[in-house]
This record gives sequence, C-alpha cells and structure tokens, in this order.
Amino acid sequence: MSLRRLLICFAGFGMTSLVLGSFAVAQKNAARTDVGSCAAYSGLPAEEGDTAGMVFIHGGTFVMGSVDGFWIDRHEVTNAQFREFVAATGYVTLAERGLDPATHPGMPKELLAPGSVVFIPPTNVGSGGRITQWWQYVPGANWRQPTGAGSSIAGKDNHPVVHIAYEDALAYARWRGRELPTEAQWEFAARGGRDGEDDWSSAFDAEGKPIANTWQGIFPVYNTNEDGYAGTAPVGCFKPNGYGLYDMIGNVWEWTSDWYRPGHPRENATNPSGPELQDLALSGGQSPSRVIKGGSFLCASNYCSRYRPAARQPQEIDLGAAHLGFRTVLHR
Ligand SMILES: [Ca+2]
Ligand SMILES: [Ca+2]
Repeated sequence: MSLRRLLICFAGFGMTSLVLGSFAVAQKNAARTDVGSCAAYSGLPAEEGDTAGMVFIHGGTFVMGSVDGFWIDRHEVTNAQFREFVAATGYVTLAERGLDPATHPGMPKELLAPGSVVFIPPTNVGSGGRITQWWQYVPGANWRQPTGAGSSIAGKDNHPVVHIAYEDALAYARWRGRELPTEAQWEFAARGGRDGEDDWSSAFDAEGKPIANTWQGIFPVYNTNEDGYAGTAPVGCFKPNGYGLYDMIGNVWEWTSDWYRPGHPRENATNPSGPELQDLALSGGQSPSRVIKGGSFLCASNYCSRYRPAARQPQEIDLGAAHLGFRTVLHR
C-alpha cells in the first residue's frame, strides 16, 4: 500500500519486525570518511560543462540485463544545485503548488493543500504502532522548508534536495539537458562494479560499522546516530563506491524513471526501462508509482533494510517526502 493511501485511511501498521532482543545497539564511534571536506563542500561541482559533477559508467551486463554506457551524477542533487535551477527558471515545485482536485477526485482537502510528508519521531509507539505516527503530511513543507513553515535550508547547501515530486526531478534534469536514470542504470551504478554482491555491504563494513547514512538503532524510536547524522547528511561524507559515486546507498532515496510493478521480468533485456504505464494494475483514483532506490537515513535493520543496490520501493509520482531526492544521467 502506498504512503498516501496509508495517510488517507490511517491504516494500522504493526511493528512486527521490532525485535529488540536480536538487536545489539552499536556503541562504536562514527565511521564517517572525509567529513571535513564534505562539510566544506559548496554543493556545486567545481567543473564546467554539460558533464559537470558526473562520472561516466561504462556499460555492462548484470542481473537485470545489459546497459550501455552513461554519465551519472557523482552525488545526489543538492539544495544549491536545485536553487540554481529555480533561480534560472522560476520553477515552483509540486509541494509548493498543491494538487489539483480535478485530477485527484476524492482526495481529502488537507492532502491537496501545498505541503509534503515529513518524518516526525513518535513519542509513544507500542505494539500497535502506526506508520502515520511518524509520517505526517505537513502543510507548508517543501524543499525550502523541509519540516514545514518556519523551517529552512540555511546552512544546508550541500545537503540533498528533498520534497521533490517526480515531475520536479524531471524538470530539473531536462533543464540541465539530462534525464533521470532508469532503474537498471541506477542499480548498475550502485553496484559499483561488484555484480553478484547484494548484501548489506554497501551500508556496513565487515565489522558492522556504518559506511552510509542509514538509521542505527531501533526505528522509529531510537537512533544511536553511530554514523553521525540523524537526518540528511551533506553529500559525499561517506566513502564512494567502486565507480566513485557517493551516497547511492542511504542518505536519501532516489527517483528512477521506471514505473513500479512488483518483481522483474525473467528475460534479460538490453537497456531495460520497466513496464508501460498501461500495464500497471492501478485502482481508481490511485496515482501511479515510479521505482525509488537506495534507502535513506530512515532505513534501519529492524525496519526497511532497503540499503542494497537491488532493493526497490514504489513512490507515487505526485508525492515527495523528507527522505527522497534524486540524481541525473546523461546519454551522449
Ligand atoms: Ca544516520
Ligand atoms: Ca541516496
């Protein structure tokens, strides 16, 4: 069930995976790498030209099929980069505009108003914990005000931009003459040349120390912050993968251009791009979802655990969130 539908119907979500006894709370110090340089980063790549801030990924074949070579952003799109786009174009994001009741019949009025979905740590989660206790639709939340009216991104130029709907991400990409990655491109890039390895090794080292911005502790009530960041981290604070890409795993989830449908086709494909929109099984009034990848600062081992290259999750195209951003690709 989608996040929005959960918000609408306030469905209960039992935390059956909350197994306290099997979770050893980590006490070790943060395993951040190169924090000094990431903290000082402006959020804007130093290079000029149409491949500024990008890495070229040579094509190859892996479990999803084969992909041709492509360029991809070295890091998640930052607030500073998104601000450049908005300054140049006057673009207003969907979270700032709100939804059109004509295209969203039946949607409660409060979910049509400008705003977005914000993670709010619950203060009282018992055995009947509900997901709507920690995901709340907050009027006024958007990329400039990540936790709602009165908040700001001051001092966060080098953090990933969040509260970005799919159309916002695509508008940014097109403005730069780029595209959003297919799921296959994204996953191939996230594997960093290690096809076949799809365990937690992108998020934790052999000793169990975090090497990506995820959630250590018991989600959603206790975050040890072993990795040093309770929310988003500046991009590039953790070691890059084998292709020199930062934060493919963790920090914020990232949009891909594939429509979401459970599972993958069995046949190997060349440059697979996902199912067609008309092939999705949508119920009336439901917004279609695209695939998001990589997990976020909210992914914990007792919940989500989607910090693996192959893990995937649906996200409605017209709903951003505090843990969702994107990066772009270029074909040339
Ligand atoms: Ca963290
Ligand atoms: Ca990420």
